[in-house]
Amino acid sequence: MNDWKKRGIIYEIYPQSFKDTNGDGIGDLKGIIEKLPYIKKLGANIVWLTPIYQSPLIDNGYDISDYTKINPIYGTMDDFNRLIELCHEKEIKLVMDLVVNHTSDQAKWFQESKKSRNNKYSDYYIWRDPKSDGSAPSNLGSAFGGSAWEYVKERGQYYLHLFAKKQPDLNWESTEMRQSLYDMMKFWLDKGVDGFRLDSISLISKPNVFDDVPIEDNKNYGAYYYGSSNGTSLHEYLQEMNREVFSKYDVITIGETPHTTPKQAQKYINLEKPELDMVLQFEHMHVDYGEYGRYSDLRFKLSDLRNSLVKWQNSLTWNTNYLGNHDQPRLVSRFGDDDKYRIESAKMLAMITMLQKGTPMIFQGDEIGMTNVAFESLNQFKDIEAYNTYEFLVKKGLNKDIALKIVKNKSRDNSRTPMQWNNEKNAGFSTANPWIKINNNYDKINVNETLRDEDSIYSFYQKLIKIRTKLKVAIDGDFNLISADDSSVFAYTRILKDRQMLVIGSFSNKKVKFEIPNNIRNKESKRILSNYDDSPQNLSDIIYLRPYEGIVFDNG
Ligand code: ISL
Ligand code: CA
Repeated sequence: MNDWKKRGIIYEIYPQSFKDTNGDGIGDLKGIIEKLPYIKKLGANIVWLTPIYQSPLIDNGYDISDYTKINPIYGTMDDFNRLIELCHEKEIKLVMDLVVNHTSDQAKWFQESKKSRNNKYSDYYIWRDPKSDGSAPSNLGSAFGGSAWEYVKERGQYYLHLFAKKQPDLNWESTEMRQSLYDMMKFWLDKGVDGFRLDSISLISKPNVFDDVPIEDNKNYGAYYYGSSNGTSLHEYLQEMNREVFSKYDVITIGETPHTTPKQAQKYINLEKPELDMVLQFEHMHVDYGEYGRYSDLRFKLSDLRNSLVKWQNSLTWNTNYLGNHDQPRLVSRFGDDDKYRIESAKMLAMITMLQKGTPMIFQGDEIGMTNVAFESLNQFKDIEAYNTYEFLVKKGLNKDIALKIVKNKSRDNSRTPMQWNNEKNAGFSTANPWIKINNNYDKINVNETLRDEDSIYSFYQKLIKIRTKLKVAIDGDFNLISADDSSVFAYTRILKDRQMLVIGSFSNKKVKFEIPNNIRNKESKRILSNYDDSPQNLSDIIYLRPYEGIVFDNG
């Protein structure tokens, strides 16, 4: 992988919640332009924009209705061109989020496809005849609830949608469809876009969606990914995409790969048969799943989180590292303590994540320690998944208050509330009422406040990013877990020849004793970073860690 990719620190922007400049309550491209110096100052060097294409926004833009147009709520193509130019001036790469597993039902391709069985676009989507009793072709459920099949009268057939009804799945078996996608990709790359985050890419090949599949997570339908993840032709398609598109440009490609094992993941990044640069895996996001899958009222165990992360560190030559994004609750609320130890735990979690081997991803707001939101009622939620889940839980017989509590804890809206820039009206996000409610804690947690404080979470991120981009051991060093059985501490080394970086993070809210294993008691090691200013400067045999204390030692 190229040097710039290896040094990449990805900052994910959720445009509608980043910064509004024209007073309509929705973040926009000009807002991103305005805040580029903020991102530069943080140290991130790759920006990933979640989808900004033309879209009816039933899934906040992951339902694209025109691949080559910018959604006017975000601005114009001129604004976008300007954004690319300014990013490049600042040596920031710009990565677009591209959804090629499905489109919006409003896309021209689908509008045509549903008309008849023999027009140019008929095969662009996945159509099947009903069973003899008229019911859906299989028991497959959609990721957002309900059946994955929807009947269309005009064709007398069902179409497949792994996500919402208004997100029909594209048919990758069609050569013409694939060519249309490649042309579209080149359109953006020719503009100077530096790569793509390819949404739900593990799901594009679907030989098995026509059979009944097992039902999981107490649902009414078969799990959507059984019939669709890592299907037989997947790697053939990705190799073709690489040949036809990516190999012709200097770009970074990140595949979002739900329901993929480490062994399956290796294929995506196999240099002998090039496909993508890295994958975005989910296994560690499942450590607090329970009876109702993600929407279960459980707290994770450190051993589960650590086992999963370590498994991936050991299986792949390179990985993406993250604890939160626009599909997940806020990381400090979920894995740390968003109350008494918010600052300490946010820093420790950043440290543990960013110094693993691979490309770190920061989701907007995590660098100032934004927390889950305190919504009081269902109608404050915006995410389609939150509504579908609430309805499903209530139908299952759960008490309404409990159902709401569960949705609150895990809703994707937790991370989608507006960026908190200052303590003025609407947190400095917009002069108008924002499209989604702002977190009440913006008077204390905001960028202005942060930039005034030398010890802020933000400044800790800056220091981490310096380490991660400048120290060779942080980039290329091997990853080795230590003290695999410790119930409160996650610790590992990164080793490159005789250089050793030791990373120790406590997940406990109490004081804990941590013994440094014999083989890594390197006497030259000095502390290079900590979230407590009086942590030990030198590596001793035993360290007493305070709540959420995190320390990095380095012998260089
Ligand atoms: O968030 C999830 C579960 O609640 C995941 O299953 C998620 O839906 C899956 O990882 C795919 O996510 C991506 O595609 C979705 C979109 O809604 C997400 O925002 C996006 O990240 C459909 O396009
Ligand atoms: Ca706006």
